[in-house]
Amino acid sequence: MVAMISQWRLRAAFAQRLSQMYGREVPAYTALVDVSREVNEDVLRARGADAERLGSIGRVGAERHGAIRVGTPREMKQVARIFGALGMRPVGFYDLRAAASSAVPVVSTAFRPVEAAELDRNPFRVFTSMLTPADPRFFDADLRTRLEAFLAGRELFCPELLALADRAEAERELPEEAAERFLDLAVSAFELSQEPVDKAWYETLERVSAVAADIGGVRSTHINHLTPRVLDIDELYRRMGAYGIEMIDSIQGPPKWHGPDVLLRQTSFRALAEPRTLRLADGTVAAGSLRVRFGEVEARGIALTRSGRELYDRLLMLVDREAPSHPGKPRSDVARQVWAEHLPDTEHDLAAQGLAYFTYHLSPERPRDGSRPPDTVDELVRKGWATARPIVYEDFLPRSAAGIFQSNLSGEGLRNERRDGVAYDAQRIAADIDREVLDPFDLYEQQRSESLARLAQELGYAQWPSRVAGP
Ligand code: OOG
Ligand code: NI
Repeated sequence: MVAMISQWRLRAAFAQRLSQMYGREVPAYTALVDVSREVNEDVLRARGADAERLGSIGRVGAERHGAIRVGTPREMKQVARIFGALGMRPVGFYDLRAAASSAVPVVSTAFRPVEAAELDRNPFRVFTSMLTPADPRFFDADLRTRLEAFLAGRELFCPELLALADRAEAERELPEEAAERFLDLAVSAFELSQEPVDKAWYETLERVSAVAADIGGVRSTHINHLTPRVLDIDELYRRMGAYGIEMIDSIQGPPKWHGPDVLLRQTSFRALAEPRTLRLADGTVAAGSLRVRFGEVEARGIALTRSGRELYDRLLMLVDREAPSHPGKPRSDVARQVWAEHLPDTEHDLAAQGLAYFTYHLSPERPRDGSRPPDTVDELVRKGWATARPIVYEDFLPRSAAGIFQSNLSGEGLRNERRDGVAYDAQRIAADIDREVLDPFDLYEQQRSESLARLAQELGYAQWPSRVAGP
Protein backbone atom coordinates (compact mmCIF):
# COMPACT_ATOMS: atom_id res chain seq x y z
CA MET A 1 0.00 0.00 0.00
CA VAL A 2 1.23 3.51 -0.81
CA ALA A 3 1.73 5.75 2.21
CA MET A 4 -0.33 8.93 1.98
CA ILE A 5 1.00 12.20 3.37
CA SER A 6 -1.76 14.43 4.71
CA GLN A 7 -1.85 18.19 4.25
CA TRP A 8 -0.70 18.99 7.74
CA ARG A 9 2.28 16.69 7.40
CA LEU A 10 3.12 18.36 4.11
CA ARG A 11 2.88 21.71 5.88
CA ALA A 12 5.08 20.62 8.79
CA ALA A 13 7.62 19.05 6.42
CA PHE A 14 7.68 22.14 4.22
CA ALA A 15 8.28 24.42 7.22
CA GLN A 16 11.05 22.17 8.46
CA ARG A 17 12.81 21.86 5.13
CA LEU A 18 12.50 25.56 4.48
CA SER A 19 14.11 26.10 7.87
CA GLN A 20 17.04 23.80 7.00
CA MET A 21 17.51 25.52 3.67
CA TYR A 22 17.34 29.00 5.17
CA GLY A 23 19.77 28.02 7.94
CA ARG A 24 22.29 26.99 5.26
CA GLU A 25 21.80 30.26 3.43
CA VAL A 26 21.74 32.53 6.49
CA PRO A 27 23.74 31.04 9.39
CA ALA A 28 22.66 33.86 11.73
CA TYR A 29 19.14 32.44 11.45
CA THR A 30 20.38 29.21 12.99
CA ALA A 31 21.88 31.20 15.88
CA LEU A 32 18.51 32.89 16.38
CA VAL A 33 16.71 29.53 16.42
CA ASP A 34 19.24 28.12 18.91
CA VAL A 35 18.92 31.08 21.27
CA SER A 36 15.12 30.93 20.97
CA ARG A 37 15.18 27.29 21.98
CA GLU A 38 17.40 28.03 24.99
CA VAL A 39 15.15 30.86 26.11
CA ASN A 40 12.04 28.69 25.70
CA GLU A 41 13.58 25.89 27.75
CA ASP A 42 14.53 28.35 30.49
CA VAL A 43 11.05 29.87 30.56
CA LEU A 44 9.48 26.43 30.74
CA ARG A 45 11.73 25.52 33.68
CA ALA A 46 10.99 28.76 35.49
CA ARG A 47 7.25 29.01 34.86
CA GLY A 48 6.15 25.40 34.44
CA ALA A 49 2.72 24.76 32.96
CA ASP A 50 1.98 28.49 32.89
CA ALA A 51 4.61 28.85 30.13
CA GLU A 52 2.35 26.75 27.88
CA ARG A 53 -0.79 28.80 28.40
CA LEU A 54 -0.48 30.19 24.87
CA GLY A 55 0.50 26.96 23.13
CA SER A 56 2.29 23.74 24.01
CA ILE A 57 6.07 23.85 24.00
CA GLY A 58 5.93 21.37 21.10
CA ARG A 59 3.91 23.78 19.03
CA VAL A 60 5.93 26.84 20.01
CA GLY A 61 9.26 25.15 19.30
CA ALA A 62 8.22 24.17 15.78
CA GLU A 63 6.40 27.41 15.10
CA ARG A 64 7.69 29.65 12.30
CA HIS A 65 6.44 32.34 10.05
CA GLY A 66 8.01 33.09 6.73
CA ALA A 67 7.88 36.21 4.58
CA ILE A 68 7.89 36.19 0.81
CA ARG A 69 7.36 38.89 -1.80
CA VAL A 70 5.99 38.51 -5.31
CA GLY A 71 5.45 40.84 -8.22
CA THR A 72 2.07 40.26 -9.85
CA PRO A 73 -1.46 39.00 -9.22
CA ARG A 74 -0.59 36.01 -11.38
CA GLU A 75 2.33 35.11 -9.13
CA MET A 76 0.20 35.74 -6.05
CA LYS A 77 -2.40 33.33 -7.35
CA GLN A 78 0.24 30.65 -7.89
CA VAL A 79 1.52 31.17 -4.35
CA ALA A 80 -2.05 30.72 -3.10
CA ARG A 81 -2.18 27.33 -4.85
CA ILE A 82 1.09 26.18 -3.27
CA PHE A 83 -0.04 27.21 0.20
CA GLY A 84 -3.50 25.81 -0.51
CA ALA A 85 -1.78 22.45 -0.90
CA LEU A 86 -0.47 22.86 2.65
CA GLY A 87 -3.89 23.68 4.10
CA MET A 88 -3.09 27.38 4.39
CA ARG A 89 -5.63 30.04 3.48
CA PRO A 90 -5.30 33.78 2.92
CA VAL A 91 -6.21 35.68 6.08
CA GLY A 92 -6.26 39.45 6.53
CA PHE A 93 -5.19 42.38 4.39
CA TYR A 94 -2.24 44.65 5.15
CA ASP A 95 -1.51 47.84 3.25
CA LEU A 96 2.11 48.57 3.98
CA ARG A 97 2.11 51.50 1.53
CA ALA A 98 0.06 53.32 4.13
CA ALA A 99 1.72 51.92 7.23
CA ALA A 100 5.30 52.75 6.27
CA SER A 101 6.81 56.21 6.01
CA SER A 102 9.47 55.13 3.54
CA ALA A 103 8.74 53.57 0.18
CA VAL A 104 7.24 50.10 0.70
CA PRO A 105 5.08 49.67 -2.41
CA VAL A 106 3.37 46.40 -1.48
CA VAL A 107 0.04 45.04 -0.24
CA SER A 108 -0.04 41.80 1.70
CA THR A 109 -2.01 38.94 3.15
CA ALA A 110 -0.95 36.01 5.31
CA PHE A 111 -1.45 32.35 4.40
CA ARG A 112 -2.10 30.16 7.42
CA PRO A 113 -4.14 27.26 8.73
CA VAL A 114 -7.43 28.46 10.20
CA GLU A 115 -8.93 25.63 12.26
CA ALA A 116 -7.89 25.20 15.88
CA ALA A 117 -6.91 21.55 15.38
CA GLU A 118 -4.79 22.44 12.35
CA LEU A 119 -3.11 25.30 14.18
CA ASP A 120 -2.26 22.90 17.00
CA ARG A 121 -0.71 20.45 14.58
CA ASN A 122 1.46 23.06 12.91
CA PRO A 123 0.67 26.77 12.75
CA PHE A 124 3.09 27.64 9.91
CA ARG A 125 2.17 30.95 8.30
CA VAL A 126 3.64 33.07 5.55
CA PHE A 127 3.32 36.84 5.26
CA THR A 128 3.02 37.33 1.52
CA SER A 129 3.48 40.69 -0.13
CA MET A 130 2.70 41.73 -3.69
CA LEU A 131 4.29 44.66 -5.49
CA THR A 132 2.04 47.50 -6.71
CA PRO A 133 3.65 48.74 -9.95
CA ALA A 134 0.45 50.62 -10.82
CA ASP A 135 0.84 52.95 -7.84
CA PRO A 136 2.00 56.29 -9.32
CA ARG A 137 3.32 57.49 -5.98
CA PHE A 138 6.23 55.12 -6.52
CA PHE A 139 6.41 54.28 -10.23
CA ASP A 140 6.06 56.66 -13.15
CA ALA A 141 4.44 55.43 -16.36
CA ASP A 142 7.71 54.48 -18.00
CA LEU A 143 9.10 52.54 -15.03
CA ARG A 144 5.76 50.85 -14.53
CA THR A 145 5.74 49.61 -18.13
CA ARG A 146 9.29 48.29 -17.87
CA LEU A 147 8.63 46.68 -14.51
CA GLU A 148 5.43 44.98 -15.64
CA ALA A 149 7.13 43.68 -18.77
CA PHE A 150 10.01 42.31 -16.68
CA LEU A 151 7.63 40.59 -14.26
CA ALA A 152 5.48 39.16 -17.06
CA GLY A 153 8.54 37.51 -18.53
CA ARG A 154 9.60 35.48 -15.51
CA GLU A 155 8.37 32.19 -14.08
CA LEU A 156 8.68 31.67 -10.33
CA PHE A 157 6.97 28.29 -10.08
CA CYS A 158 7.23 25.50 -12.63
CA PRO A 159 4.10 23.80 -14.01
CA GLU A 160 4.96 20.50 -12.31
CA LEU A 161 5.03 22.17 -8.88
CA LEU A 162 1.69 23.87 -9.50
CA ALA A 163 0.08 20.65 -10.76
CA LEU A 164 1.22 18.78 -7.65
CA ALA A 165 -0.06 21.64 -5.50
CA ASP A 166 -3.50 21.47 -7.11
CA ARG A 167 -3.63 17.76 -6.55
CA ALA A 168 -2.65 18.04 -2.89
CA GLU A 169 -5.25 20.73 -2.36
CA ALA A 170 -8.03 18.77 -4.06
CA GLU A 171 -7.22 15.40 -2.44
CA ARG A 172 -5.97 16.88 0.87
CA GLU A 173 -3.01 14.51 0.73
CA LEU A 174 -0.35 13.15 -1.61
CA PRO A 175 1.19 9.72 -2.05
CA GLU A 176 4.68 9.64 -0.56
CA GLU A 177 6.63 9.88 -3.77
CA ALA A 178 4.60 12.78 -5.12
CA ALA A 179 4.86 14.45 -1.72
CA GLU A 180 8.66 14.23 -1.86
CA ARG A 181 8.71 15.74 -5.32
CA PHE A 182 6.29 18.49 -4.31
CA LEU A 183 8.33 19.40 -1.24
CA ASP A 184 11.60 19.45 -3.20
CA LEU A 185 10.19 21.71 -5.88
CA ALA A 186 8.40 23.95 -3.39
CA VAL A 187 11.45 24.48 -1.17
CA SER A 188 13.77 25.14 -4.10
CA ALA A 189 11.35 27.72 -5.51
CA PHE A 190 12.17 29.85 -2.45
CA GLU A 191 15.95 29.36 -2.54
CA LEU A 192 18.17 32.31 -3.34
CA SER A 193 18.98 32.10 -7.04
CA GLN A 194 22.56 31.97 -8.29
CA GLU A 195 21.57 33.71 -11.49
CA PRO A 196 23.44 37.02 -11.95
CA VAL A 197 21.42 40.11 -11.07
CA ASP A 198 21.22 42.85 -13.72
CA LYS A 199 22.97 45.60 -11.78
CA ALA A 200 21.62 48.60 -13.69
CA TRP A 201 18.02 47.39 -13.53
CA TYR A 202 18.28 46.50 -9.86
CA GLU A 203 19.67 49.95 -9.07
CA THR A 204 16.99 51.68 -11.11
CA LEU A 205 14.36 50.07 -8.90
CA GLU A 206 16.40 50.51 -5.75
CA ARG A 207 16.34 54.30 -6.19
CA VAL A 208 12.55 54.09 -5.92
CA SER A 209 12.38 51.41 -3.25
CA ALA A 210 14.72 48.71 -1.96
CA VAL A 211 11.70 46.43 -1.61
CA ALA A 212 10.76 47.00 -5.26
CA ALA A 213 14.32 46.05 -6.26
CA ASP A 214 14.24 42.90 -4.13
CA ILE A 215 11.00 41.84 -5.79
CA GLY A 216 11.20 43.15 -9.34
CA GLY A 217 14.95 43.39 -9.82
CA VAL A 218 15.53 39.64 -10.04
CA ARG A 219 14.03 36.81 -12.06
CA SER A 220 13.13 34.58 -9.11
CA THR A 221 11.74 34.84 -5.60
CA HIS A 222 13.21 33.82 -2.25
CA ILE A 223 12.27 33.51 1.35
CA ASN A 224 12.99 36.89 2.91
CA HIS A 225 13.04 35.74 6.52
CA LEU A 226 11.85 32.91 8.69
CA THR A 227 10.80 33.73 12.21
CA PRO A 228 10.88 31.48 15.27
CA ARG A 229 8.60 32.07 18.25
CA VAL A 230 10.05 32.76 21.65
CA LEU A 231 8.41 32.87 25.07
CA ASP A 232 10.49 35.77 26.43
CA ILE A 233 11.49 38.18 23.69
CA ASP A 234 13.16 40.67 26.04
CA GLU A 235 15.49 37.96 27.29
CA LEU A 236 16.18 36.83 23.74
CA TYR A 237 17.02 40.40 22.74
CA ARG A 238 19.59 40.60 25.53
CA ARG A 239 21.16 37.26 24.68
CA MET A 240 21.52 38.00 20.96
CA GLY A 241 23.82 40.89 21.86
CA ALA A 242 26.10 38.42 23.61
CA TYR A 243 26.28 36.44 20.34
CA GLY A 244 27.53 39.57 18.59
CA ILE A 245 24.41 39.80 16.42
CA GLU A 246 23.24 43.37 16.07
CA MET A 247 19.49 43.71 16.58
CA ILE A 248 17.35 46.67 15.46
CA ASP A 249 16.98 49.14 18.28
CA SER A 250 13.53 48.19 19.49
CA ILE A 251 10.91 45.51 19.93
CA GLN A 252 7.85 46.28 17.78
CA GLY A 253 4.31 45.97 19.10
CA PRO A 254 3.09 46.07 22.70
CA PRO A 255 5.64 46.97 25.42
CA LYS A 256 6.88 44.61 28.10
CA TRP A 257 4.49 45.07 31.02
CA HIS A 258 3.07 43.22 34.02
CA GLY A 259 -0.24 42.23 32.38
CA PRO A 260 -1.04 39.42 29.93
CA ASP A 261 0.80 39.21 26.60
CA VAL A 262 -1.47 40.40 23.82
CA LEU A 263 -1.12 40.33 20.03
CA LEU A 264 2.43 40.16 18.83
CA ARG A 265 5.87 41.48 19.74
CA GLN A 266 8.65 41.27 17.17
CA THR A 267 12.23 42.27 16.69
CA SER A 268 14.85 41.53 14.07
CA PHE A 269 18.52 41.66 13.24
CA ARG A 270 19.60 43.86 10.41
CA ALA A 271 19.71 42.70 6.85
CA LEU A 272 23.01 41.03 6.08
CA ALA A 273 25.23 41.55 3.05
CA GLU A 274 24.97 38.32 1.08
CA PRO A 275 27.21 37.49 -1.89
CA ARG A 276 25.35 37.74 -5.20
CA THR A 277 26.73 37.82 -8.71
CA LEU A 278 25.93 40.94 -10.69
CA ARG A 279 25.74 41.40 -14.43
CA LEU A 280 27.28 44.71 -15.45
CA ALA A 281 26.26 46.96 -18.35
CA ASP A 282 29.02 45.56 -20.60
CA GLY A 283 27.68 42.03 -20.11
CA THR A 284 30.44 40.87 -17.77
CA VAL A 285 29.68 39.25 -14.45
CA ALA A 286 31.17 40.47 -11.18
CA ALA A 287 31.03 39.43 -7.56
CA GLY A 288 28.89 41.75 -5.46
CA SER A 289 26.62 41.69 -2.48
CA LEU A 290 23.04 42.65 -1.67
CA ARG A 291 21.52 43.43 1.69
CA VAL A 292 17.88 42.36 1.83
CA ARG A 293 17.39 39.34 4.02
CA PHE A 294 17.23 39.55 7.77
CA GLY A 295 16.30 37.55 10.82
CA GLU A 296 13.29 38.12 13.00
CA VAL A 297 11.88 36.63 16.16
CA GLU A 298 8.48 37.03 17.77
CA ALA A 299 6.45 36.46 20.91
CA ARG A 300 2.74 35.84 20.56
CA GLY A 301 -0.02 36.83 22.92
CA ILE A 302 -3.80 36.76 23.17
CA ALA A 303 -5.93 37.74 20.16
CA LEU A 304 -7.81 40.99 20.71
CA THR A 305 -11.40 41.58 19.63
CA ARG A 306 -12.24 44.44 17.28
CA SER A 307 -12.69 46.77 20.22
CA GLY A 308 -9.52 45.46 21.86
CA ARG A 309 -7.69 46.15 18.65
CA GLU A 310 -9.12 49.66 18.43
CA LEU A 311 -7.87 50.24 21.93
CA TYR A 312 -4.43 48.91 20.96
CA ASP A 313 -4.27 51.26 17.98
CA ARG A 314 -5.36 54.16 20.18
CA LEU A 315 -2.69 53.34 22.74
CA LEU A 316 -0.01 53.33 20.05
CA MET A 317 -1.13 56.81 19.04
CA LEU A 318 -1.11 57.93 22.65
CA VAL A 319 2.45 56.68 23.01
CA ASP A 320 3.42 58.57 19.83
CA ARG A 321 1.92 61.71 21.29
CA GLU A 322 3.39 61.27 24.78
CA ALA A 323 6.91 60.16 23.90
CA PRO A 324 8.23 63.52 22.59
CA SER A 325 7.31 65.27 25.82
CA HIS A 326 9.56 62.94 27.80
CA PRO A 327 12.96 63.41 26.18
CA GLY A 328 15.49 61.03 27.62
CA LYS A 329 12.83 58.53 28.62
CA PRO A 330 12.86 55.38 26.48
CA ARG A 331 9.74 54.99 24.36
CA SER A 332 9.20 51.56 25.90
CA ASP A 333 8.86 53.15 29.36
CA VAL A 334 6.30 55.63 28.07
CA ALA A 335 4.45 52.75 26.42
CA ARG A 336 4.46 50.68 29.59
CA GLN A 337 2.92 53.57 31.49
CA VAL A 338 0.23 54.18 28.87
CA TRP A 339 -0.56 50.47 28.89
CA ALA A 340 -0.82 50.26 32.67
CA GLU A 341 -3.20 53.18 32.61
CA HIS A 342 -5.55 51.93 29.89
CA LEU A 343 -5.42 48.18 29.46
CA PRO A 344 -6.91 45.73 32.01
CA ASP A 345 -4.08 43.71 33.46
CA THR A 346 -5.79 40.35 33.95
CA GLU A 347 -7.16 37.83 31.47
CA HIS A 348 -10.42 37.93 33.38
CA ASP A 349 -10.88 41.67 32.88
CA LEU A 350 -9.81 41.52 29.25
CA ALA A 351 -12.56 38.95 28.72
CA ALA A 352 -15.16 40.72 30.83
CA GLN A 353 -14.62 43.97 28.93
CA GLY A 354 -14.87 42.18 25.59
CA LEU A 355 -11.32 43.13 24.62
CA ALA A 356 -9.76 39.71 24.02
CA TYR A 357 -10.81 36.29 22.72
CA PHE A 358 -11.09 33.17 24.84
CA THR A 359 -12.59 29.73 24.41
CA TYR A 360 -14.71 28.28 27.21
CA HIS A 361 -14.60 24.73 28.51
CA LEU A 362 -16.56 22.73 31.05
CA SER A 363 -14.45 22.50 34.18
CA PRO A 364 -13.67 19.04 35.59
CA GLU A 365 -13.82 20.71 39.02
CA ARG A 366 -17.32 22.14 38.60
CA PRO A 367 -19.73 22.00 41.54
CA ARG A 368 -21.38 18.58 41.91
CA ASP A 369 -23.86 19.49 44.62
CA GLY A 370 -26.89 19.39 42.37
CA SER A 371 -27.02 23.15 42.00
CA ARG A 372 -28.00 24.74 38.74
CA PRO A 373 -25.20 26.37 36.76
CA PRO A 374 -25.43 30.15 36.48
CA ASP A 375 -26.39 31.51 33.12
CA THR A 376 -23.76 34.04 32.24
CA VAL A 377 -20.34 33.11 30.94
CA ASP A 378 -18.66 35.39 33.42
CA GLU A 379 -20.39 33.69 36.37
CA LEU A 380 -19.77 30.23 34.97
CA VAL A 381 -16.07 31.01 35.03
CA ARG A 382 -16.08 32.75 38.39
CA LYS A 383 -18.05 29.98 40.10
CA GLY A 384 -15.87 27.19 38.77
CA TRP A 385 -18.21 25.68 36.16
CA ALA A 386 -16.10 26.62 33.21
CA THR A 387 -12.55 27.65 32.44
CA ALA A 388 -11.47 30.27 29.92
CA ARG A 389 -8.49 29.63 27.66
CA PRO A 390 -6.91 32.48 25.74
CA ILE A 391 -6.93 32.28 21.93
CA VAL A 392 -3.48 32.92 20.51
CA TYR A 393 -3.07 35.76 18.02
CA GLU A 394 -2.20 34.05 14.74
CA ASP A 395 -1.87 37.11 12.52
CA PHE A 396 0.34 40.14 11.96
CA LEU A 397 0.36 43.86 12.74
CA PRO A 398 0.67 46.35 9.87
CA ARG A 399 2.60 48.91 11.84
CA SER A 400 5.05 46.34 13.19
CA ALA A 401 5.42 44.87 9.71
CA ALA A 402 6.14 48.32 8.31
CA GLY A 403 8.64 48.91 11.13
CA ILE A 404 10.41 45.65 10.35
CA PHE A 405 10.44 46.39 6.62
CA GLN A 406 11.72 49.91 7.21
CA SER A 407 14.43 49.11 9.70
CA ASN A 408 15.94 46.89 7.05
CA LEU A 409 15.85 49.22 4.07
CA SER A 410 19.08 50.73 2.83
CA GLY A 411 17.48 54.05 1.88
CA GLU A 412 14.15 55.77 2.25
CA GLY A 413 13.40 55.45 -1.44
CA LEU A 414 11.20 57.91 -3.27
CA ARG A 415 7.54 58.55 -2.96
CA ASN A 416 5.53 61.25 -4.65
CA GLU A 417 2.73 62.24 -2.30
CA ARG A 418 1.23 64.65 -4.80
CA ARG A 419 -0.14 61.67 -6.68
CA ASP A 420 -3.06 59.54 -5.50
CA GLY A 421 -2.31 55.93 -4.75
CA VAL A 422 -4.29 53.14 -6.38
CA ALA A 423 -6.88 51.66 -4.09
CA TYR A 424 -6.31 48.14 -2.88
CA ASP A 425 -8.24 46.09 -0.35
CA ALA A 426 -8.97 42.51 0.70
CA GLN A 427 -11.65 42.15 -1.99
CA ARG A 428 -9.24 43.11 -4.70
CA ILE A 429 -6.62 40.59 -3.56
CA ALA A 430 -9.41 38.01 -3.30
CA ALA A 431 -10.37 38.70 -6.92
CA ASP A 432 -6.71 38.54 -7.99
CA ILE A 433 -6.20 35.11 -6.47
CA ASP A 434 -9.75 33.89 -6.94
CA ARG A 435 -10.08 32.88 -3.30
CA GLU A 436 -11.85 34.38 -0.35
CA VAL A 437 -9.56 36.42 1.91
CA LEU A 438 -10.74 35.59 5.41
CA ASP A 439 -11.24 38.13 8.15
CA PRO A 440 -9.09 37.28 11.18
CA PHE A 441 -11.66 38.63 13.66
CA ASP A 442 -14.33 36.34 12.19
CA LEU A 443 -12.04 33.36 12.66
CA TYR A 444 -11.35 34.12 16.33
CA GLU A 445 -15.03 34.86 16.94
CA GLN A 446 -15.95 31.54 15.40
CA GLN A 447 -13.58 29.67 17.72
CA ARG A 448 -15.10 31.46 20.69
CA SER A 449 -18.70 30.85 19.70
CA GLU A 450 -18.10 27.19 18.85
CA SER A 451 -16.65 26.64 22.31
CA LEU A 452 -19.67 28.33 23.87
CA ALA A 453 -22.08 26.17 21.87
CA ARG A 454 -20.26 23.07 23.07
CA LEU A 455 -20.33 24.30 26.64
CA ALA A 456 -24.07 25.04 26.48
CA GLN A 457 -24.68 21.52 25.28
CA GLU A 458 -22.53 20.01 28.04
CA LEU A 459 -24.41 22.05 30.62
CA GLY A 460 -27.65 20.68 29.26
CA TYR A 461 -28.92 23.97 27.85
CA ALA A 462 -30.88 23.54 24.65
CA GLN A 463 -29.64 27.02 23.94
CA TRP A 464 -28.11 29.78 26.00
CA PRO A 465 -30.65 31.37 28.34
CA SER A 466 -31.70 34.65 26.85
CA ARG A 467 -30.22 36.74 29.61
CA VAL A 468 -26.73 35.54 28.76
CA ALA A 469 -24.82 38.50 27.49
CA GLY A 470 -21.76 36.77 26.11
CA PRO A 471 -22.59 34.32 23.33
C1 OOG B 1 7.44 41.20 5.47
C2 OOG B 1 7.48 42.08 6.68
C3 OOG B 1 6.34 41.74 7.62
C4 OOG B 1 6.15 40.60 9.87
O1 OOG B 1 6.53 39.70 10.62
O2 OOG B 1 5.41 41.52 10.26
C5 OOG B 1 6.60 40.57 8.48
C6 OOG B 1 8.64 41.32 4.59
O3 OOG B 1 9.68 41.85 5.01
O4 OOG B 1 8.53 40.84 3.46
O5 OOG B 1 7.19 39.60 8.13
NI1 NI C 1 8.10 38.64 9.69
